[in-house]
Amino acid sequence: AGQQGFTIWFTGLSASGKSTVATALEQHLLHMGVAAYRLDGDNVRFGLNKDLGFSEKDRNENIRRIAEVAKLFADSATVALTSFISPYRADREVARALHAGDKEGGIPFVEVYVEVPIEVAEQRDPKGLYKKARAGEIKEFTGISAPYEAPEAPEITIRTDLLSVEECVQKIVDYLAEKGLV
Ligand code: GGZ
Repeated sequence: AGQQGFTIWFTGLSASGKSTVATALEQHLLHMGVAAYRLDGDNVRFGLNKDLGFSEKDRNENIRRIAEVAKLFADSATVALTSFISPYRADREVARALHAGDKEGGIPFVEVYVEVPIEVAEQRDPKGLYKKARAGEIKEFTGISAPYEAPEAPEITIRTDLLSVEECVQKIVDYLAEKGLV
């Protein structure tokens, strides 16, 4: 049997390091010969989901569509790495439930909580968005004026302020190997 498709679902604040770790992990998997594809704001929010903004309803729909797309990648034996804030616990549970299906043996779903204190994310502020949110120029900004509901039982938690990118990738790869996924 060849590679089984599955989903690695990153969640965390803006500037937590989701995309950095997902990009490095994607490279690592590709070098191992595992087909992997990253879904993030750049290739989803400007295309498939360009009709959606950042209200709670729109974020719900953003995550629902992304979960459906990730499932399609799994069908094609590709590992989907999704890199979205996905701030609502209920939305992440919807994504997980879609993968589980209604029978035994659904598509594996690995939730990775990219954890950093908000102070660290705000200090990083690579795009100046926290500054704009503090100034009221961006409404409903996650962590400032919109909620982030931290995962209660993620498969993996990584602290990007305490570990290097390589160490974060290794922690995820070790988990995948232990579960027989790669
Ligand atoms: C949070 C926002 C917002 C608001 C624009 N709140 O750091 P970034 O820029 O590159 O990543 C953030 C991205 C969040 O989109 P997601 O699709 O991941 O969000 S969600 O899962 O909640 O649907 C940020 C930018 O878009 N951005 N406005 N109000 N982040």
